[in-house]
Amino acid sequence: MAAQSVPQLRKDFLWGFATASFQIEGSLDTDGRGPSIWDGFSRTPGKTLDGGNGDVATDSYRRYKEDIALLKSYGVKAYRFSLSWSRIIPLGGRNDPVNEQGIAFYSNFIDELIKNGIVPFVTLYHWDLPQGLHDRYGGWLNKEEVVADFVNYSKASFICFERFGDRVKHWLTLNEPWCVAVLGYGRGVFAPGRSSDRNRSTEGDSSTEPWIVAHNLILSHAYAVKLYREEFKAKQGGVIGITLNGDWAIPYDDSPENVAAAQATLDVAIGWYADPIYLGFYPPYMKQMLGERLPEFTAEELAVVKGSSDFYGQNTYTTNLIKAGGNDEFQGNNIQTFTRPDGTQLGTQAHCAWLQTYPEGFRALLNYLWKRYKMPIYVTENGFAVKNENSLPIEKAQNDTDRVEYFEGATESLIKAVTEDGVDIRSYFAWSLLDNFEWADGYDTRFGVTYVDYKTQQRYPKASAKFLVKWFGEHIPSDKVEEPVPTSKEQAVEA
Ligand code: GBH
Repeated sequence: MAAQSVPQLRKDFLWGFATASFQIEGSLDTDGRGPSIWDGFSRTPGKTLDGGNGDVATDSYRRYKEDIALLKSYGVKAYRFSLSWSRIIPLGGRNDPVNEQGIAFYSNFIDELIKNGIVPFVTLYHWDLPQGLHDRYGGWLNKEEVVADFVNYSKASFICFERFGDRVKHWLTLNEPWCVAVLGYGRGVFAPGRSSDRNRSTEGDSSTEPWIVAHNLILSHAYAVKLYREEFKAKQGGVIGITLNGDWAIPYDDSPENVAAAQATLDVAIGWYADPIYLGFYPPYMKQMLGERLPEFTAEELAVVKGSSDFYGQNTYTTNLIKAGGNDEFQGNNIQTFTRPDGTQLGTQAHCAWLQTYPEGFRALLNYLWKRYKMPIYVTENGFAVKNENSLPIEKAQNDTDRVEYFEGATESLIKAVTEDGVDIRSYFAWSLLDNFEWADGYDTRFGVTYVDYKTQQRYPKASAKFLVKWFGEHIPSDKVEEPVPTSKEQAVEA
């Protein structure tokens, strides 16, 4: 029988799992950490579905060695995690003191990863703005202050991780700026919870603030990258970029207005950030939709923004069918649905309303990004929350069939995008290593490939973890030097 070769990813492909500081660390008052906007927000009654907050989370600040041992047991190449700004600079600002204990924590953490052969993939900002900056000047709303403070915080991070021997080669400035702007300052469902909806918030203006915040996020990212490139890149030899959220959009049917609506949805979900950063301008559709409310870049700013990412970073989870209509600007004044015209559903429903399985959409999105932005792609998050998993006994939850099917589809789309479509993809991080604090959902929604029993903090690998470990083991050429008499990988897999 002819040996059928298993299609392969790049030899240096980075696969692993992702997390974020506030979702896992806990120990919020430990070792000099200052509060973040999520501390108080998550403790405020009514802000999270189950009343959960970040006080303990998965206790990973204390259990970090255990987490890294788990990663090691999974055989990952890389781990994507975020730094807590207020651990490094408790009050957040450029004239505020740096906290050596916070730096020591992340320094030890990075050492432990490297000791275990795991590449650190570091996000500087995953939504936990220092409360000090929100109180002092309105946080992301204040361009003059926040851009300078984010650049200073980035610089502090580049310096400390250089000081300890040049260990971080992969940087992400911001995670999902769309979520920061829209969910934090538009819908008001995430910290700091500002919104025009006075049932939700006494302050905020959803018609202006998200566009301002987004503009300031883009500038903060761009100036941090400029700094890295000018002062650190030559010495450290790393790459730096941003990661966006965005899901594939399919026209509901082939009517011209729905075809146009699907593109407009992508323009607002992704192009809002990606177009200025990779192409040098806001999408024309956004200008048309927002008029004067869309801030403008000065020529000097634009020169810094355009080209400010060494790669294309993407978090993606699902696909939506798009119909023209409605007045939700955050969706480009379009309607999103999972229900096809014939009444069937696009895929398997997750625990969260916004998520269904649809792997073909992942492949289509990767192709779209590759053609439009022409940059190597790092997939930095992709994952699934099994419906009602939280109400199952542990052994049942570990048998997470719907999540396994989700990852089967995703990995098939990934390998086809690489080997059949020629898309240059450099990483895949599944969300998430652990069940953890799922923001406004609290602990009711579980995204982990590892079950966390929150009563004991015991970790239990789920079937999905085993699936991914096996799949990537088979699809990344091994580092080992070729042996003189090759033991055929093909045969091993076929047997
Ligand atoms: C990621 O966001 C986050 O980076 C991560 O921290 C999080 O735990 C993970 O996903 C799982 O949720 O109906 O208008 O409220 C995912 C991207 C974009 C998904 C916004 C939910 C809801 C839009 N998210 N979307 S809305």
